[in-house]
Amino acid sequence: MKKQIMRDPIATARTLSEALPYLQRYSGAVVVIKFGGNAMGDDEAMAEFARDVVLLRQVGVNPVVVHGGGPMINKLLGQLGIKSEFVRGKRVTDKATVEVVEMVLSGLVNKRIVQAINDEGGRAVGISGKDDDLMVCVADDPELGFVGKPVEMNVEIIRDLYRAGMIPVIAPVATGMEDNETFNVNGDTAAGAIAGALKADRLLLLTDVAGVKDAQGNVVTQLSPEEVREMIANGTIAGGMIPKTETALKALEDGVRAVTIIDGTVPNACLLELYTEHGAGSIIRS
Ligand code: X2W
Repeated sequence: MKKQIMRDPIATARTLSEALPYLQRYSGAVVVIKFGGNAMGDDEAMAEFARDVVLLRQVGVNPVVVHGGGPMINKLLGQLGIKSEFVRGKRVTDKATVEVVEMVLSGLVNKRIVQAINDEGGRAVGISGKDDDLMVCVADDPELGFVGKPVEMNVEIIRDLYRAGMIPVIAPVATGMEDNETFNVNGDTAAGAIAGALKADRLLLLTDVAGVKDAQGNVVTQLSPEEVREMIANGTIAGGMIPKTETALKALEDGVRAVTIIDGTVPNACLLELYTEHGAGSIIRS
């Protein structure tokens, strides 16, 4: 029944018409999309994500994709027999691990997304935090090895790319301040730093959970930074949601207008969030 309604040409035209105020609102906006490894599905889901990104570009948005790829890194590390562990949501990264991280993120994952976007008619260009010194890092914590904390952002390359009609696709791998070190940066951290430096209109964090949940397990659709801080302090926000919400708070402080945490495995998640009254996930803003 639902499918029939969706295919009804009158309903389709109506949907487009209802999107007009949103299309106007986001025309010219910079929207940073963090595409987490857990949100990446099979080839069809990847194509669907790519189609949404190309559609955003088509209607005048400047989408900037920052991706993760944790599960893909785990897979190759496993095949190579390299053990890996996480401390406070970040991968302990020695020299051998950082090489695998760079191969997987800048190579396999980055190019898979670039190819998917280009297949849908977009002009994606894949780079990492190393290109044009986009993201320069220092060690985040000695216990974590080559895990980077961004300290200097040079986002001009991103502006150059979107002004030229291209869609930047960025792997969270970065250069160090000295000695040509390579750093592994948490994907959320990288997306937040990039969105902050661009003073983006929106940061969308695509993951595989529906959003921030309250003590009863219901998704909270709207949150202020104060409410988020309170929920972290009283333990309602826990586990993997802590780095995500902390990234959101930092991005807002840096001048991003709003941050949304959404389930990227839901079809057309980005469009649902930006172009419908329904919205999706949890939006955090002052
Ligand atoms: C992450 C980078 C990839 C990532 C890692 O090594 O897994 C750190 O933990 P998701 O798919 O977004 O989790 N880096 C320091 O963030 O991937």
